Amino acid sequence: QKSVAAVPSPADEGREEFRRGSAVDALTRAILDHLYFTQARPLTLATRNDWYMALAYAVRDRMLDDWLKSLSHLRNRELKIVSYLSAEFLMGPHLGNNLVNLGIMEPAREALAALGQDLDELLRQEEEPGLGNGGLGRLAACYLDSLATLRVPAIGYGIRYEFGIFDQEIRDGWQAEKTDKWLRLGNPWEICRPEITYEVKVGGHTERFTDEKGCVRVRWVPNKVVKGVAYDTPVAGYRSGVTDLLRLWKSEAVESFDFQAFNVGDYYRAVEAKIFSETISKVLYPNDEPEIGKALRLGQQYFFVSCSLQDMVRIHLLRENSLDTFAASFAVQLNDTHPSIAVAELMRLLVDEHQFEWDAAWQITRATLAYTNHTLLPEALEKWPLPLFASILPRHLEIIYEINRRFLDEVRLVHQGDDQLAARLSIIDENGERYVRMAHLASVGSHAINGVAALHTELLKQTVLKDFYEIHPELFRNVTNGVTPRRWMVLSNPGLTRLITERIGDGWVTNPDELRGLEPFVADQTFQSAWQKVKRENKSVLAGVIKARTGIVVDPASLFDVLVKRIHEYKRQHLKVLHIITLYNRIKHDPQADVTPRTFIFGGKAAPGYFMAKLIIKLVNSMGEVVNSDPDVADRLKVVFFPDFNVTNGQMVYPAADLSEQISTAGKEASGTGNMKFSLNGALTIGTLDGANVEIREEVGAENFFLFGLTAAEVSDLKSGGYDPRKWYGEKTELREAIDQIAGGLFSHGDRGLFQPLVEHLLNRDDYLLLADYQAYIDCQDRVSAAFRDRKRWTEMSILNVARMGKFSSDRAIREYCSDIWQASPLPQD
Ligand code: GPQ
Repeated sequence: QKSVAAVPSPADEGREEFRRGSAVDALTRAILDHLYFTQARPLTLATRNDWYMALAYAVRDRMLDDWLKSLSHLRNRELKIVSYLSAEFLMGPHLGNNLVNLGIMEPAREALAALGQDLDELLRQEEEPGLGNGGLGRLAACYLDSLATLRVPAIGYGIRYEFGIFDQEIRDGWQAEKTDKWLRLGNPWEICRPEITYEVKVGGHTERFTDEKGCVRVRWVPNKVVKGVAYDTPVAGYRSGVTDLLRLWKSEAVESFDFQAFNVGDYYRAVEAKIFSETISKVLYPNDEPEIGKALRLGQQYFFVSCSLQDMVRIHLLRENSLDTFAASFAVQLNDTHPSIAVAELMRLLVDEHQFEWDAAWQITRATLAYTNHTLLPEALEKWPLPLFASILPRHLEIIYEINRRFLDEVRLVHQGDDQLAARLSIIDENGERYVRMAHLASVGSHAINGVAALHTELLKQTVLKDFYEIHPELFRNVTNGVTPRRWMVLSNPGLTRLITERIGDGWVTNPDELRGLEPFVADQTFQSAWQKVKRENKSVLAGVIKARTGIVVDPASLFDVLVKRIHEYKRQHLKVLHIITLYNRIKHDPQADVTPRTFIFGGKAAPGYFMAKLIIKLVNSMGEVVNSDPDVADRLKVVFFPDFNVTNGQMVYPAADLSEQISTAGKEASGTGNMKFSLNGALTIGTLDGANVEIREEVGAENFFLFGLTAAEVSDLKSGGYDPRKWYGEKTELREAIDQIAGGLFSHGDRGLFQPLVEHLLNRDDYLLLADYQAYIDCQDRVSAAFRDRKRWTEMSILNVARMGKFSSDRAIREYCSDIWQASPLPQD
């Protein structure tokens, strides 16, 4: 820290003066100021976290001008605001992304160097806000980046979970969950707004009364009231001059409500009410997809939706004096059904609180809301048991009954005589135990319904929402997902970013169709070597991290074969295991066998209550131990389970991959977005015709994509014909050998019981058709191995993948939402 003396002290200079100085000097000054005034630390005692915090505050300060400008646009009635309602925002670490988007990465590096600090170390200091499970939450984050980059006024509304997705540790090969205390060291990116709060009612009953005009109205008498407090995080666009807003709600106790209990001396009841209030935003539910009827989860959904809609109403009333034009102020997108209670809540606000007539309120509600579906898995479609729903949201249930009555009357009128149709479309599931079907509520209350990839949207229309599609085809759209090239390329793959930019300039960062400009260099020797060098360096970096975290030594020259995503049977991590065992057996049968050296990298979390997913993690690790330590393998195969896969780790993994595994059973993965991140970073894909794989293959060309497996139609034919996995088991020798070894205890120190549930499932049910797809997968992997040996050809394919990925930028997706669904426009350049 010798160079510190060269920096003028905070007292010497006025603000104006350092503004005029260079960006580096100003940053240096600002960091020192924050260390002193915000962290209250003398230089000699500053910890790494102090430095990180000081830098973060200095960066946040630089976002304020644009942010305050954007906040003032909220009052401009000419501007429609996109309101993205999502129970999850998986933002990833903010610092690096903000440095990229503000264009001050290098000045920050220099400023820190002058202070004797290393920027990369401080970047690693940030604990990422893990406020999401996987793809759905990460998509919301990419979309905020694109909205701000495209200068569209937008607010992301969600929940400020005190504990995000658990941290994963691997102990004895098993997943262990640890609470994610991400707020422990403070969060410099958020600003608490104690004056922006709303009350949210819970439980109780409803009453009818006659108002002063003689109209019969409904009053909701809750048995609890909680308060939501706004926490704001700025989201800077990429050099766009616009900073949008992420507004997350924290639940707190309402003083007045507590005081009532205090006054009658019921201290403990008051404390209980406080605990309940604070519980609502306490923890993110770690289930990715399969739903469970947890009251607290419904409470969370209603809590954040109610706060958000009340906030929009307040903002709208700053612009206009009537809510008639609400839909001109806000386009509200429902990120899956988690926020779909918004349909009933907006109706309640308009009808009960703002005295609207039903029809007028309904027209506004539908004009405002739109719904994105993210899954076809029937077990993942949210439905709430009626008694549970009634006990938490009695008024909303009445409103839903009325919405449903009117909707079904219309259906019966148009489709006379088809009683089954009405039962199938009903918001209330009446087959046995009664449920509220949230996807039906969202569909009825929205003016647009979209899937997240072309195939997914088609299947939605044919299956889950078939009846809705038949009565209202005009509501359906496809918007294929996208990812932001800022985080997933510029920030995470600086080497490739530099190489590409040297050749074609940097326009591709906001206009990735310009990546096509790389095609002329595909066969260029120098370019190819530079390309290979970047990949090799990224692999070396990852190899170092793998060594540090798992102790496993991997060879950066081997093929990095990567499968990272949530662990789920439909994603078929265990199909990958069967492939590895097959290669292992080939070596065992012939130790001299010519196998392409590979490093298999797995990563992903399993829902803590999902037994089979956790067993798959154990299997990967157990199998890996055997393979990694077998002298016959002689390091040609290495299996790694990279613990705690999250955004931060993803930023190291995607750029280092040679092969991207996208092997879900066709028809099960709605889109996938990891598939896009890999390909954008020059990995080749081995995949099924599922989700967005279909479109990726179309874009990059069939010859640059390793396709295998049954199609969605073949899957459903096979299943309806009575699928028998044992037939495949009987016919395929290598497959049988692998399964027998798992069952026989080869990977469990002789314990035949450990993996039995998995084996039984595969042999007796095999819901995800691993056995049917096995041979095609193995054959395709053999083609991959051969292709990897032709380095020149592989490099060409890699370059072409990157060059043709433009479509999968989240900017393209957001433009489609803006024009097809939201009718929202960018702010004019100022
Ligand atoms: N997805 Cl319904 C989630 O991550 N969580 C969910 O609860 C649901 C869907 C994913 C989906 O599985 C992926 O195929 C998509 O790419 C992703 O949403 C974003 O659309």
